[in-house]
Amino acid sequence: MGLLAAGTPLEWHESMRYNEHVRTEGIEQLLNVMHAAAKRDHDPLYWGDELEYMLVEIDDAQQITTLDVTDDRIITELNKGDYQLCRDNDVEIHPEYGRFMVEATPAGPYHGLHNGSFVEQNMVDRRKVIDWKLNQYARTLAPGKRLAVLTMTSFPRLGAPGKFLNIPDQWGHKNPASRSLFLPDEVINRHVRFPTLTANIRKRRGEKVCINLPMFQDVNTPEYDDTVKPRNWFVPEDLESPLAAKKGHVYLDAMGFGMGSSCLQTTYQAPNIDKARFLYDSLVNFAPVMLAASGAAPVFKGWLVDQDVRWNVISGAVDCRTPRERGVAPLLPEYNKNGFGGIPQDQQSNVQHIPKSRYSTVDLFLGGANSKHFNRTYNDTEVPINDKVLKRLLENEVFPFDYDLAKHFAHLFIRDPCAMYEESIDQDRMTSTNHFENIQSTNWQTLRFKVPTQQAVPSNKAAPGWRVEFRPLDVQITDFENAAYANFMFLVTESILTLGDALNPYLNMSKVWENMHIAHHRDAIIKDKFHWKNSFTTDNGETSLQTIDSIFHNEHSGIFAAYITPILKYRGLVRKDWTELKELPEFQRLYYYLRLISDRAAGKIPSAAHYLRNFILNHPDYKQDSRVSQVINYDISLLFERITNLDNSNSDITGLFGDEIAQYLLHSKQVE
Ligand code: GSH
Repeated sequence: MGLLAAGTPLEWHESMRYNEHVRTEGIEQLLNVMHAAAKRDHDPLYWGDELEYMLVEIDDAQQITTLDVTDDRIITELNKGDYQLCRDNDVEIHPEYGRFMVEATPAGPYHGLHNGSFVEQNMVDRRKVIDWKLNQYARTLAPGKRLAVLTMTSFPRLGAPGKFLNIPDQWGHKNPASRSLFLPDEVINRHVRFPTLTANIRKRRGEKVCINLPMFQDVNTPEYDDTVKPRNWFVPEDLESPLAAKKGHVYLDAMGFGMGSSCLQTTYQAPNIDKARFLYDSLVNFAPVMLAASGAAPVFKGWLVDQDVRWNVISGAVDCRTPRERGVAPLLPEYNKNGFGGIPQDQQSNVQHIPKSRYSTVDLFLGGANSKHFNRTYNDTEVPINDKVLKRLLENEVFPFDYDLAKHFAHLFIRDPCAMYEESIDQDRMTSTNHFENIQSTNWQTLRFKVPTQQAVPSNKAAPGWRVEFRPLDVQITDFENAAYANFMFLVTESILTLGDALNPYLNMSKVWENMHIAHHRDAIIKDKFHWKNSFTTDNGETSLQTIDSIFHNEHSGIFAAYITPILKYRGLVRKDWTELKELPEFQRLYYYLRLISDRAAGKIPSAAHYLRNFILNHPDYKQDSRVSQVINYDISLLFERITNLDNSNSDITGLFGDEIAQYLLHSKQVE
């Protein structure tokens, strides 16, 4: 997420009057972008990554770790007085949804692979810069307290009973933005965009958001999430919770549970629009597989859950669909008449069934006339579209779209804007993409087809071109792991762009949706099977059910054999197999990046989620009741600190990485 515009955000009942205006103008802006940038070509494979960090306060005296919601000023300061320091370190710092979160990216894009380690170096520098700044404020803390910067996908006790924020009285007042039973509004970024987004999603939906995660079952696990308590602050929201919470599940009711989770995203620029479409289509089925392969989130709201990833939490946390759009009865019909939520009366006749949240897996392959293998039957799921938008994109005097790309945007544009500024209602079609991006960037899917601006004419190489963002990955504990996943996806991307039509990535979209469900199973990385196809030999959508081990290691169709080794051969780095990298001193770190992913996929070493779950199950304070206590939460933060700093004093590095990688990491840390 970029830096934030200043302005007066409109509350839902005011902003909804402009919904149609934003969509109509957004589409005109898109047409002008296409007119300017459709013919761009030969853009280099620039790429980048985004990491989301959590700031925590560790109180060693009390053995409590809380989220730090008092030092968010560091984001502003790093963008003002310390800006040059960030530049010198090639680092850019951004706000994110959580007041305890910081997002950081390289200041400029990477180009190519080199030996991959510059990505990790940049990640190390990012963490150092944030840590240095944060610790300027640690001086004011009482003795025995510290601040730390961790890459945690979900903070274990966010929303659990007791203290989880570092403010004196987290429940001394009401929380009007989310109205959550569990999260005070202090979890939300102070910038007005975020509480407005939170409240507008709730108001449009006509109910609080609702997420039920299967509870991990242990011998003393209670039947219900017993943290759901009666309260009388907000009607009807407080009445909803007992009806919404399901037996055997952990119940969450606020945007902060989702958008307060962290991920690793990578973005790749393709040479031109056709190749960007092909890259997008080729990565569609990588998303669920890589989500499962990156699982790092086994705990939410103080409970062990029976899944390993954050994805469906965010999906539910920003689900602005009304009961009618979801095809269910409202929780409290007397307050949500006919299930139309906050949809204005004059727009209710246009309401359609919408099968998925605006944060969800990809809906459509982009195909295109120049796509050798695509045919429309692969797009076999229910995908509602905005007919007016489709018609305009197909029939216009600025840049008539082809049907498949038009349909993609016509689907994204079924959504209403969820945050709008009073000062930004009028925008120029020729120079601004503000309205377009309002809808585009709040369609949070596993991939984003990133559109340039009207300035991106073919000759203007300074403006970014056509890009694809890969968004499913849970963030990993160390910079080493995050660099490994980022470089791995870079190699896959370069391979796809190099192999081109030799690859046929298409399968039925319904199978990708199924894969996304499977990716949520606990230990899916070692226990489950996913739909996967041999992209080289099958020229139709035929797939087979395969384990992640086979998806990565099958000697013909596996990702290593079919994508990684070919691109390393093409680069002249290996002759037969990626493992030869180990013998090349300059590429040894790249070898260990790939080794990490290979060993996790083979089940030889644990995923981060598996490791964390085991740490909890074996903790002396764990009572076999699926609860993650304050002490366990504190010890998890110490565990994260040790792992982040590659401190093997408790054998965590060996436990998480296995002997071979651990020895390499510990040795390379010594010689640094
Ligand atoms: N933390 C999220 C995840 O784990 O998937 C991703 C970050 C995200 O989507 N952030 C929201 C956003 O709108 C903030 S509410 N980001 C800007 C964007 O996606 O363009």
